Amino acid sequence: MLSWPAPLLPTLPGAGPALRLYDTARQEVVETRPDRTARMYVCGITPYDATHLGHAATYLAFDLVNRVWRDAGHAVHYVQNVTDVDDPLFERADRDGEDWIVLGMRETALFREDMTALRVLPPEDYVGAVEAIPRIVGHVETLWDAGLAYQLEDGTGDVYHDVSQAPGFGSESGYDEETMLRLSAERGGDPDRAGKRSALDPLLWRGVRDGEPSWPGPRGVAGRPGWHVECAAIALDTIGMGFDVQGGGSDLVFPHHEYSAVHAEGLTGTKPFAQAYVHAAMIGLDGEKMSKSRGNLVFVSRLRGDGVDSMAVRLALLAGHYRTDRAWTPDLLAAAEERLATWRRAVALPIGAPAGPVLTGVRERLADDLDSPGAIALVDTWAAASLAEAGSGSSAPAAEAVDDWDPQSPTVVRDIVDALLGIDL
Ligand code: 5CA
Ligand code: ZN
Repeated sequence: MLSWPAPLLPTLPGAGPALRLYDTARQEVVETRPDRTARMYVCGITPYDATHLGHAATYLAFDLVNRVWRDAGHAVHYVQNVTDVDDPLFERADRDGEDWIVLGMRETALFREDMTALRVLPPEDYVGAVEAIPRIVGHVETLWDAGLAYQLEDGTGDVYHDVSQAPGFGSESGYDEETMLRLSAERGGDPDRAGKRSALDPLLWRGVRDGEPSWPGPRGVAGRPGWHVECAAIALDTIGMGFDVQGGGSDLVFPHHEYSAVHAEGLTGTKPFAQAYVHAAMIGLDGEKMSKSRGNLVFVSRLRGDGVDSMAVRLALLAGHYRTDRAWTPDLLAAAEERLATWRRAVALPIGAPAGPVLTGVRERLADDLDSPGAIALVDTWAAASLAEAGSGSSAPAAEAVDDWDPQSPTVVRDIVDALLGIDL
């Protein structure tokens, strides 16, 4: 699929430190250790509605990962999928009397515009489920041929993964069976379905049903792919096993990321699928998780349409830590607009407070499990000092040069804020 245009990324002097991130599987902050090219897979949208601020917050968190790695000297191979065939698309298209393909294409196009406006670095591979179907079918067949998958005998043609044969099952989420059964029922699984070998076995391939689209499938069974194998297959076919970060919102910890890992590990006979499983917390509105099914959404495109500066939206979402569940409020946006205006005033000054500590400090804060609030506080301090000095008429104290930069030129801080936080001042 077409990705979206990349924003300009200024190069900063020197290199930032190694990135540490909280890994859900190990339940601790760990140092990421990418090769020269870091590899990241982040679960993409299901395009039946516009991008809301919850989606945006999650993609912004992984955009920071991308930026911190690049600043540390790595190239980054970033992959994202689009779940462009799934029940929610059919339901919404039916409700609105439109074609589910047209709906998916339109919402994906809007998502690209939102990501561009928010200055999110684009994935190198942006892959739709539909375009990946031939390869997904091959992977399902491999599992089936290896005796790790089985077909139900109820005439539907549905194929499941036998997780009793998956030694790693449960190691991503760390959840006990009771929790898994509950979350599976809540999040699209079918633990009570008759004929499965185990209640927690996930669907790999859904046989064709009346009125649903279908494609030629494994062993000639027409149908469409299950959700988890979509991401396992797309990741394997682009960045392979053992990639550095598997990302998404915390609602994907189980079942989605558990099963993607189990599928891929079964397919390849190797471990791990990802070195670290990283999850962004949920953005809520009025005390509830922001979700399409609850309908309590604030859309990025609506804010843009209302003339809100996308950089204020970005700053508002980064003002909270990515692992803290938090609410979107009008006050949060107002505070970000004020902060943005202050920073813009400061970088427009002819001379500012020393930039060296801002560079070191912002790098250090972001490398520490993406402490964006800490990084923002450092820029606040710099902006306040620069504006105070300008107001008092006294000249700024002498500062040490950062490479060939003029350390008291506020444009240096403009580059730091741009490259590391993605905010265009
Ligand atoms: N297509 C699948 C992933 S393969 C999917 O979950 N799509 S989605 O459109 O429902 O969500 C897209 C991304 O946004 C996922 O990473 C999801 O975890 C995240 N997300 C959804 N709602 C929120 C929210 N309220 N706050 C933060 N992130 C959210
Ligand atoms: Zn996914």
